[in-house]
Amino acid sequence: MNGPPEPFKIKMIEHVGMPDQIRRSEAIREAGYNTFLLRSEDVYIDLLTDSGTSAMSDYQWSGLLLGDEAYAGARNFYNLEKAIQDVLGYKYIVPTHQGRGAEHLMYSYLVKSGQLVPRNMYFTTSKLHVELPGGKMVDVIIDEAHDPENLHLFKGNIDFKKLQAFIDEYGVEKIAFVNVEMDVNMAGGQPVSMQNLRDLREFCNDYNLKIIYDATRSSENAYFIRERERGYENTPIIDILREMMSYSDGCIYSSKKDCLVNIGGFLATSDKDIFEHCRNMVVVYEGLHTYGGMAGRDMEAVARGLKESTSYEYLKYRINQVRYLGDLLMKAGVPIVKPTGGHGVFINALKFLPHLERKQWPAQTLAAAIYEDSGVRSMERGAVSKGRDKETGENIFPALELVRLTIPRRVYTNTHMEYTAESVIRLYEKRDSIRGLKMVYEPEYLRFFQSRFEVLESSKSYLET
Ligand code: PM9
Repeated sequence: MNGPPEPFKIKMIEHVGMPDQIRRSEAIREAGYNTFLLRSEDVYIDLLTDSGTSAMSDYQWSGLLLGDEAYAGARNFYNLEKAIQDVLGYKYIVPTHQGRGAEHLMYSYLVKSGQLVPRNMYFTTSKLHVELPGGKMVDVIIDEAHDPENLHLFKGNIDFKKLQAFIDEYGVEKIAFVNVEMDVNMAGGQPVSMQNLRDLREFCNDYNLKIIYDATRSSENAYFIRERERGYENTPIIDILREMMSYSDGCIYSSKKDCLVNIGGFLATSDKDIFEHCRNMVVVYEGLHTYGGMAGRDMEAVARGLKESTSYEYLKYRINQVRYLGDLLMKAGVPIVKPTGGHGVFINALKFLPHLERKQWPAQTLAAAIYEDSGVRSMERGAVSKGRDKETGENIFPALELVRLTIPRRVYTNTHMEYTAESVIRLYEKRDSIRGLKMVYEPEYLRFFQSRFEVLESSKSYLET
């Protein structure tokens, strides 16, 4: 068997279409070779993101009917508050419409112009919300994270030498806070170890520095701690989560991932100052502090989903399904980020398409090619996502130029994984025929969402036949 069987059965299905080859070629051209600009109805298997794409349980759906849509003080807010207190252990919460709403409130309060925010690799929206108040995100992840072949089990760990170097060079007052992402997205869904979190707390105590987590995928990180870190083999996931959070001063959280819902976010903290400020500002940007942009029913679904995300059986199934896809690709020699991460399989586009220059956007090209081949939608996670240097305006070309096959939670079967793998392997076998792209439109912020491309050479398709 390819991992444990699903700890659920299917009660409702959604029909999906399969556009033919002619429509797929047309659709990706119309989308400017950007998979974000495809219409969902043109997609067969949607591995664009694990964000907001989960299948909710009957327990969550039934909670929607219990939505209290009062403007103020809905009972679902108190259920959400209690769920976060129970699962994560923080005292105060502020709901937001999704993760970036929480980033906006938290980071605009903590970052002063000219300050640095060291983090274990950047995330797109997080970096932007540090930059908007005049800050700069700097990378302090261990070197192993930048090497797709390296098999380190906790590639999300902070490198204390890098952190110390920033403190020594700029002075501790220049550091706004230390930001730690769980199950680091841009590194391939790679976890942080409990030991690293514990050590970071001690380190930051010496400098009186705050630690804020991006806890978006913390349940999946907790599963890896249980699976890989000595001493946690039999620890309930909820206890691991509470210990992880106890080493921080607060977190932002996009509920659209581990909480198994379609919309929502929050920030949580036990720090009264952070809480009071964010609770005040939420009414300016999101909505009253007892809904923060979410409907009562959505808060109920988050509360229930957060609890469900602590099930060991569920997480074991989830992580193993992702691993199954990774194993299929590795067996065929397709270069991917190793070890396979928590929420998706990340293809190393630099190794897949070595004949393309960085300026020909290999990951963007490969994501478009996969769609055209099979109707599977993936996402670029490389230089287009990274954007330009704020000071010089030049493109930044990160070591990782990846295509993310992101697996929505509880949505697809292993046969869907096999179909996906077959497409990627087919392309790998004819990789030399794949032509690059040129960028023809670029918006100012978060360009990967809306930028447009054209095929570089005059072949009909960039998949030469
Ligand atoms: N992540 C993802 O697909 C959705 C938007 S970017 C394509 O991976 C982290 C670690 C995230 C994240 C979103 C956010 C923002 C914050 N931190 O999308 O605003 O992975 O809910 O969360 C996406 P929201």
